[in-house]
Amino acid sequence: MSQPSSVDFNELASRIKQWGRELGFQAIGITDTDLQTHERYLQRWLEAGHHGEMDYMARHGTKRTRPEELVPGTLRVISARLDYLPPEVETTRILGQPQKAYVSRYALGRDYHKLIRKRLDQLARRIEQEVGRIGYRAFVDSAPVMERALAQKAGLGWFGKNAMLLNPQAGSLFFLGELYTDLPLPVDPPFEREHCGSCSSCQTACPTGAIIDDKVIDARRCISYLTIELHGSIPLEFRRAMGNRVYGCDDCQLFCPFTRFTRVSTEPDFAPRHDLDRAELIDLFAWSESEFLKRTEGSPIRRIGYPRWLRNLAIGLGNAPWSERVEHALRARLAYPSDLVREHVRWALEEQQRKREARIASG
Ligand code: B12
Ligand code: SF4
Ligand code: SF4
Repeated sequence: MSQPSSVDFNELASRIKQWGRELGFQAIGITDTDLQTHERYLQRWLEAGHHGEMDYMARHGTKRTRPEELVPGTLRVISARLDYLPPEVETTRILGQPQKAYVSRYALGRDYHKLIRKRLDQLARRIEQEVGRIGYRAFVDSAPVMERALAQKAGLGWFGKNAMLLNPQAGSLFFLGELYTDLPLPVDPPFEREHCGSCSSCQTACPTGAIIDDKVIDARRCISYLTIELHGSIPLEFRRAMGNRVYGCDDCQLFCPFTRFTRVSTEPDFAPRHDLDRAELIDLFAWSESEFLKRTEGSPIRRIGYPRWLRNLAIGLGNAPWSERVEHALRARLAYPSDLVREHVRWALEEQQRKREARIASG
């Protein structure tokens, strides 16, 4: 689209940042579409097979790393940050209570995709009120877009050793979203300084050794992938290490020193529903399929479906301290009509029985 020649793009860029903040984003940056270095990093990652079953990561050829191939005419990317940690939500304390379920803190409330896309569309419409029709598309998460690389280039933060985009004043518990646009806006300086220094807490904290190098995650080892993306059986080697993490994993962020700078979010959409921030594993495992569907309506958790929800919870229960109640709850699912669920339930029962015998043996 053509804009009136009288537009002052410097002025427009500052106003876009102001409107972004008014819409609830914590930061907005602008960058160009050159992702050459990241194209190489991505290629290396795919060739090594680190994406596992996530075929969509390889499916789009160079569209992911060349924004103008995905949306012809794109000149600039407006990158936006939205913090998500709800107030008064416990994190590491829940990880330390093995009878409770740990659900990633981004997934406690309503799905963020719709919320962020809506805000980005509002931002685009606000720009159009000022300059007339523009070419744009809004993205969040699921599209073939290099969100962290674009955010780093747009000045929003640096790549931590855990591959997260971090900001020294806000940690990393935030989402990213983008507007691809044909507006010739001035670009922001990239975030050059890496603040990790000699720290390697994330690598030490990762329960499954998924951070195989600085900034490189082997998704096949990552609990987030195992609990959300993987469709089949969770490899035995990771089950004990998963502990009570039943949907996603936050460890490489929770043990990062910058997480203390997290700014809590008061977005009502992100507030925990159904006590998901503190629920007992056994109570979630007792949900029927219709309860699961009802209680996860509008939540990102729904995406994995009921059998995988039970699969993940069975692992958590296998890792819980022995109790009659847990054994009983697991036995009740032994005939569940899914091989996947039954296999994980059998594994969990063996773990429980092993702990019971160890208890008896130790008097
Ligand atoms: C695929 C994916 C996953 C996969 C794979 C993870 C991964 N690291 O790629 C799985 C399912 C495991 C996953 C997990 C999580 N994800 Co995810 N995921 C994505 C997705 C869809 C694509 C990421 C991607 O491009 N991966 C490809 C690899 C190659 O990229 P990368 O890991 O970012 O690696 C970059 C660096 O390694 C860098 N690099 C490599 N070497 C070097 C060297 C130098 C010098 C430099 C500067 C850079 C550099 O270049 C690479 C390419 O840019 C994005 C959304 C999107 N469309 O971008 C969300 C996204 C990255 N995920 C997000 C989140 C929140 C998570 C989880 C925290 C969720 C959870 N709590 O369970 C975990 C965190 C795991 C982790 N430590 O990365 C957020 C991250 C926000 C942030 N602050 O960074 C995103 C941006 C979604 C969003 N819109 O908010 N995710
Ligand atoms: S999300 Fe969990 S499993 Fe994945 S890299 Fe981070 S700490 Fe490791
Ligand atoms: S834990 Fe340490 S090394 Fe890892 S991302 Fe945070 S600061 Fe960087």
